[in-house]
Amino acid sequence: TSCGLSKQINYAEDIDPQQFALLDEPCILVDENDTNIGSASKRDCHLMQDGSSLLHRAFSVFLFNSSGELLVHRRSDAKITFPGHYTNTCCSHPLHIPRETIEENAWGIRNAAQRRLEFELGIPPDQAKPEAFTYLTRIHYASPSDGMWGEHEMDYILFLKGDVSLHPNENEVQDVRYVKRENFDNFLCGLRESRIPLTPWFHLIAQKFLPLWWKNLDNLDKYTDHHQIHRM
Ligand code: DMA
Ligand code: MN
Repeated sequence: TSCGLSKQINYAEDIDPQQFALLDEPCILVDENDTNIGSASKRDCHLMQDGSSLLHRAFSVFLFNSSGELLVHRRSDAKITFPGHYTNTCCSHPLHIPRETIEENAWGIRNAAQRRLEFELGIPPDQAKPEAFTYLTRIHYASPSDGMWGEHEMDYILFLKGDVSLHPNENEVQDVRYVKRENFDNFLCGLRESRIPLTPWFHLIAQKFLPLWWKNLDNLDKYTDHHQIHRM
């Protein structure tokens, strides 16, 4: 038939069932100033309409062990957006639920980060307590994934330092590794040679911000900026 539903059913056939179920999660819609303006499903937030998708709140965690190495991972092939791409420790969205919409001191984002570090990487919640994250700044960016899906986010950058235990969720993650700061360029080079792409937000942050922040891991207060939103 040619009704609207047939299009939905067609794309559902190709999507991993666990990832498909997560498309019903309620994300937080925001305006350009990061004011919460309501809720929309993860599906509606990531479907491209007329070349863009709905602006919603997100976070990116960068976790460093006590030797200062960054934990990175390769997304599973089951992910709907950017499958098989290499990326930072953990990225996701705070949900439109009371404990994840708290604005003060970004507690909502911190709670969401703790939840997702456990879900994606099996990091026990007591090794990623909300108060342990350093909230650095926000980045507003957009990037298509393929013809149908894309990102348009207000991305909170969180740093976390500590030695954690890992038990990656295979539906989310296909490879994890720690990278030393002095080996980071080599690591990126190796990915390029193997034709493994980087997620656009990781690429952007790795180019613009990461070198300075990584060099100053013990001095991050100097770099926190909760007022300016970086538009990329
Ligand atoms: C979304 O990440 C968040 C950013 C910063 C791009 P994601 O696609 O990994 O979200 P989820 O893990 O919830 O699918
Ligand atoms: Mn998103």
